Amino acid sequence: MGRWDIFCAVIDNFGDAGVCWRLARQLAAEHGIAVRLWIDDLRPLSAIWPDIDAGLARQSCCSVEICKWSGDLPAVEPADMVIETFACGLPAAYLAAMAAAEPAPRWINLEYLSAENWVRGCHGLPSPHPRLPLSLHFFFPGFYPDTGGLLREADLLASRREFQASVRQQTAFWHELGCEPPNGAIKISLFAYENAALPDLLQAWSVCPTPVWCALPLDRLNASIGAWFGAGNIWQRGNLTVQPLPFLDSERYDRLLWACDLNFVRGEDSFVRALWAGRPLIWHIYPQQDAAHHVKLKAFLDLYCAGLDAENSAILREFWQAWNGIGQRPADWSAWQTCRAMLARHHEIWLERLTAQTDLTANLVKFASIG
Ligand code: TRH
Repeated sequence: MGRWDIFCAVIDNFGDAGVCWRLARQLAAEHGIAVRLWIDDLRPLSAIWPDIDAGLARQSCCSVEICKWSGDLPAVEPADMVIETFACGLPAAYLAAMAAAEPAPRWINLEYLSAENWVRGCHGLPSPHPRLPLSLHFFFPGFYPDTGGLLREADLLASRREFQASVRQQTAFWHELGCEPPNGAIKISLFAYENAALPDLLQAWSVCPTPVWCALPLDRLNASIGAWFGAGNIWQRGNLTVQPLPFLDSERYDRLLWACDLNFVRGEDSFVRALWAGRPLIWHIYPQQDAAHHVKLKAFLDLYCAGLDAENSAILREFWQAWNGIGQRPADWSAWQTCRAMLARHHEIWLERLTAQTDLTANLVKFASIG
């Protein structure tokens, strides 16, 4: 399979690093590929994977060579397969070296995830470089078999099922985190961008007839949640308890998603992990200019609600839209509660179709081998 280079520019948050690191690890672990990850900011990477030292210019971890990408690169030999992620642009000298290589490397731009239909027509299309004898191919992750698919490790679903079937593993996990969700409570994980719908939701949880236990990995919402509760370290009001957690490493975060009854996720990578967790989810999509994300959200909801009856579908759509600041209605927790069990069943059935699709990394490897 030769050598692969992945280029990652961190725009903000954790998602760019999260996607690139997951892909790099899987290429090395499951396909035996020699991978170099060039990344311009190692801090989000070391938050996700604490064995990685954010201060090192070069290091090896999980059989991946991680290199700090700063400015133009020193003279390096280009790999056989070059993955530019999220149109981050390649260093000019590296591009020139690619053009001089014989044969020229395969060059792919790994795009953002979208459920929009046009993605299916654009996946795999070439784009010749305007000056150099190189061709870039667009590689779109997606939810259809004619797209690039989704990142999913080979053992992910089996590990998740084993964990969800084992009270022992779940109890050990909560102990590891130093917490103990009360029996009978709805367990919720919360990861989102700042969100105007949050205070009303916290209020609804506090008066929910069933206790709500909300796990909150340390991030942007801590300040607003702390303000909602007022002074003090214990975040408890009425039937709601919020359990602050540290920002978890990637493997623990997966287990948190598997252990909860409902997961609030955001961006791209946590969203995909929550899908694979097999539990209902609520997605805070990454906000874009000109409300482009509204179209993306609708495309996913259309796909996700297929097969769901009209009444439950309306409740789900309204909740997701309200959580994303779309429309006038507040996120209606009591309506959500009424269809929780139905949505959990729907999610499991819906996921079967996705599970049957080839994962993104295997699709990339196949793509690379077609000369
Ligand atoms: O952090 P995000 O918002 O990331 C991004 C960026 O905004 C990026 O610019 C944009 O391109 C992309 O979204 C769509 O959300 P995301 O994608 O879910 O990434 C979060 C990562 O952090 C994911 O890999 C899961 C991981 N994570 C942990 O490892 N531990 C944790 O405790 C939590 C809460 C998340």
